[in-house]
Amino acid sequence: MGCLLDVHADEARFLARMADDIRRGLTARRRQLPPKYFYDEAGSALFERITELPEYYLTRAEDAILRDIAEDIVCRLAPRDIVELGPGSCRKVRWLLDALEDGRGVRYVAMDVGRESLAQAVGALADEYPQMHLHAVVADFERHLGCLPPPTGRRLVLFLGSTIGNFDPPARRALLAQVRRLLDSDGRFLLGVDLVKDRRVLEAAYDDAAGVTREFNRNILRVVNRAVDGDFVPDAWRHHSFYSTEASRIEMHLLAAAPQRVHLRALELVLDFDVGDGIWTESSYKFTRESVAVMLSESGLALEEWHTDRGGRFGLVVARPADRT
Ligand code: SAH
Ligand code: AVI
Repeated sequence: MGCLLDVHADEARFLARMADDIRRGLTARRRQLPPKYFYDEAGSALFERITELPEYYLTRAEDAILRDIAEDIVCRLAPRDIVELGPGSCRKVRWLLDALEDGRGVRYVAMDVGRESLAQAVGALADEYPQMHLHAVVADFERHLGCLPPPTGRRLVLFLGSTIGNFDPPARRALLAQVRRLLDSDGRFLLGVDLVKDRRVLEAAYDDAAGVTREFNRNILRVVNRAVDGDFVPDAWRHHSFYSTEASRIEMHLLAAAPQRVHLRALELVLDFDVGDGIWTESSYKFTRESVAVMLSESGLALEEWHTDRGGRFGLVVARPADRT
């Protein structure tokens, strides 16, 4: 049926917003960068390598759950309009697409900021599922969910990989409330969440022996350099990640390994860092069934089904609109 490519955030606007975010983040008292900027072409490729690391169990665990429940979910929900937020390589949705008895006329809409990787991923799906309507939308799902085309039938929204964990509570409440607005009473939401567990397992997943996560973390500095004509030296930054039990989250930081002065010429900004000064690049919240139920209910959604992998490491939730049956 072919493949449509929509670009909702044109390159110039996207870059202008990124420059604003970089200025705000790096001049704040606690310096930070939004994790959505990890995913340029190199960052997306590094993330794919992370998913294959022995320490990073998340992808394998969620994949195992999807493999087990895809047929049942597809059979019961009979989705005609599948929308995925932040699909990355679009690998996981294949479990659902393969379970469709007849994909003819079913639409799959994938929204991601990773321009290059999205076009490539949806292009590959077009070869494998020629009978489906495929629609790639290059956009920021925090800003552009309202631009999605209206549903073509029963809608299933996917948000996998525990990407919800990369948002602080106020941001995720706002995002989930927008997801709620995408759903009619028969629509459903499939959400992947990483679960609270032994801190050693969590900390290893975000500080692997091969150093791929370190490179993923440092890559955000290359993205900044390109966006605002900066001269960060990525190798002069240490990868630092740890689990905060109090906040139920992994925090990922970059720490200056030596004193340094950084110029961001397009922002006319000069930043000085002492040894050990940090930039907070990512939070990755971990959940329990209870905390997921609360999070959903705060945004007008209700937990309908709860699935975990055999090791109880990862959760996959089916949620429905709360105020309708
Ligand atoms: N869902 C996949 C990929 C997870 S990586 C999996 O489970 O393996 C996170 C993905 O979300 C990346 O592809 C990234 O580009 C995308 N992403 C992160 N923040 C985003 C945002 N604000 N808007 C759109 N896409 C975003
Ligand atoms: C995409 N996101 C859910 C990943 C995570 O686990 O928070 C990104 C990542 N960061 C470090 N490793 C993987």
